[in-house]
Amino acid sequence: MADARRDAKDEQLEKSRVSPQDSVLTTDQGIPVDDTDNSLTVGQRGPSLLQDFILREKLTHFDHERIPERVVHARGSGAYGYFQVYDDSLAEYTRAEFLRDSSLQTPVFVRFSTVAGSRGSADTVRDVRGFAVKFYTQQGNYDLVGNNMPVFFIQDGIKFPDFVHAVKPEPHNEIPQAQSAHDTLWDFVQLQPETIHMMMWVMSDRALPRNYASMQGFGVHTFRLVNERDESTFVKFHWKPKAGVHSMDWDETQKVAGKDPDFNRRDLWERIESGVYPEWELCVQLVPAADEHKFDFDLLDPTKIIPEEEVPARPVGRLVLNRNPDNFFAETEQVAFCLSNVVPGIDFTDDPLLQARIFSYLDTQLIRLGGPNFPQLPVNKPVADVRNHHRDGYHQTEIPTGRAAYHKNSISGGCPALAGGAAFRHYPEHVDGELIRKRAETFADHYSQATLFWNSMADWEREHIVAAFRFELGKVEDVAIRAGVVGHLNHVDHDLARQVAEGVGVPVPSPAGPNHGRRSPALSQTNLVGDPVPGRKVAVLIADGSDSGLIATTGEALVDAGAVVELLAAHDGVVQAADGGRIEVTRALPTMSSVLYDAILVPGGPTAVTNLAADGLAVFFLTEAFKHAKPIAVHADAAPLLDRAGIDPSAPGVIIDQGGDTAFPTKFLDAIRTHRFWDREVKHIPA
Ligand code: HDD
Repeated sequence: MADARRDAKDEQLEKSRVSPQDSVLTTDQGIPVDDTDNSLTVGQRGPSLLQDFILREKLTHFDHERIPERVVHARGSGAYGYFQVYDDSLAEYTRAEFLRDSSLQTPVFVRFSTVAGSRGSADTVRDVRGFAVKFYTQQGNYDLVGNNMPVFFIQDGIKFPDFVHAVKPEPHNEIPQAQSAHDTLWDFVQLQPETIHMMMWVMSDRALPRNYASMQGFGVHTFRLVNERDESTFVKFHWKPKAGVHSMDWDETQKVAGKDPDFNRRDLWERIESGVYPEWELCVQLVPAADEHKFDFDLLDPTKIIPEEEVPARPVGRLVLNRNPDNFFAETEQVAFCLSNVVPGIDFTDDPLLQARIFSYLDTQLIRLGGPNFPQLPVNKPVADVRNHHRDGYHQTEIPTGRAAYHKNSISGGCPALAGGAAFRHYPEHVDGELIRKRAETFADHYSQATLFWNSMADWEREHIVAAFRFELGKVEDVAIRAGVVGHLNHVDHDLARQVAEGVGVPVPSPAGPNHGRRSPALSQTNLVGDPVPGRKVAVLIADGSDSGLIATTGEALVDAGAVVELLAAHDGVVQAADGGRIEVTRALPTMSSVLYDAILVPGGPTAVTNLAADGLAVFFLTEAFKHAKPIAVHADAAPLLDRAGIDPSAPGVIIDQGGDTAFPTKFLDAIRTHRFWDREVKHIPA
């Protein structure tokens, strides 16, 4: 049977793949080499020779291995897959074939990233996540370069260098790495209140995604869809994950950053390798051109959302990631997203942030990838034909034939010919006005939507937001900056400002005005449910004397539902089951940690429970998982172990099998679907 993952892009990539299989070692010039371990010297202990081209080539190539990392979003992970619309319902709005024709499966490459950290920084830091999609359409490449949050820090791209300089490590000592909890970022925030809405998102659990597969994505800006009649409809793009939207606990993310800095990267890789393909639904919010001014915010302001209760997010298609790259550098590092990559039927708006981005991405690729031929790199190369009169430049890898490199020409029969009706046409927007360097008045309200976000959160989400502000501002040395930020929060919600002020030791300001009371339920993670079980990791704590029955029945149910089950014991190898059989250990407990798992199962067996209760690592494993609000399923025998771990057996998300409970696996799976029991009282747990 043909591999469904073979598509036009993969076939194109195949031509660039080079395998070491059945090959002999050569220089870059193809000259066979029989010794790559010893330099050419005069005698055994004599000097090395300049003529040793094998030594020189090896060192030179190595010396030139690095390219500049991305100035932001340096840390990332990518995968290939496809996108397909459900039907032709967008045909009346856009000329873009890949959005109109449900028979087309468009190959994609998607790169997820953090923003502030360097290429080698940890995955699980508090940060925005990039969600960049390159569609290799038959009409050329389209790049939708979004984030996992629907708004941005600033309204005008001219502020981007200021913002990035503020959030990155401070320039005098390059501290802190991949963290926003420092003076310069919060100084920027207090002086630039347009950041406040985005800071609410960044202080929420959205900044701590459990994995890329349970992250929402947003195009952020208002773009245009343009149809054959050159009519424009405003559009906001959303990616909604099939797994639902799920985050981690702040304490947990910090520990994971040490235990497994590649946590999100590994998860994406392993899902795809094991066939649990991450999947999202593309949804669009469409606003007719005539409604441009009907909102109480400006559609061109990227610090605003269109609440889904006002304009529904309409599902139109499906994105599936099903192929890992072969080489990280060649593909994930060299992929070059450009906002200027649009196809006929999709166009820009006058959003001043977007306009700056249209310039900046192409510009950055020129320095990052060393010249204008980066679109020829295999990962960037369109599957659509590329023909033009561009010539030369560093790293030209194609051989354009013929004599005429100009238009118009008669020598090449006028080719390449102008495209005619299929060409990209800019939306013929009518523009009229004086040149002015001033922010639009319609961009002035920085608080209402921050309040909307706060009002829409569940209690536990609010608690986490307050804790995050307290943590971040608590790390700010300049108390005046802390107070400045609290002053802005006071315009968002007085109670929020009060709680933060009390945590960071600044005066509680007097109320700035009433909270408008509006909510948008679509913003709360509580309402963004899906099926998170496939790909989730369950740890089974075992020891000599474990009852293999529960492992078999529950384990089977978990695996059937797509979960990954790992058996952890004090040592690798095997443990002796209660019935005398052998249970193979997946991983030794000392090499793992509860923070790397989503749920814990402890099978019965009195001896095993005694053994586990005597093992500090096993006890801590449970205590910590409980603190992080994870589902814990145990056989009734394990009561003493729960007791040692300080776990209340009647707490939500603690499931106990009294023996022979056939519904036990289902109850456990339901608990894993719940993801976390955030309402658990865990303040007294020291883990
Ligand atoms: Fe940006 C990278 C997303 C504003 C300039 N940005 C970059 C990436 C993502 C975003 C996902 C990584 C792409 C990849 O994986 O290679 N950026 C956004 C979003 C923004 C945004 C959603 C606001 C809506 N960015 C923004 C502005 C500017 C830039 C206003 C400059 C005026 N962004 C860049 C950049 C980067 C980049 C410097 C660094 C590496 C790259 O482009 O390829 O040009």
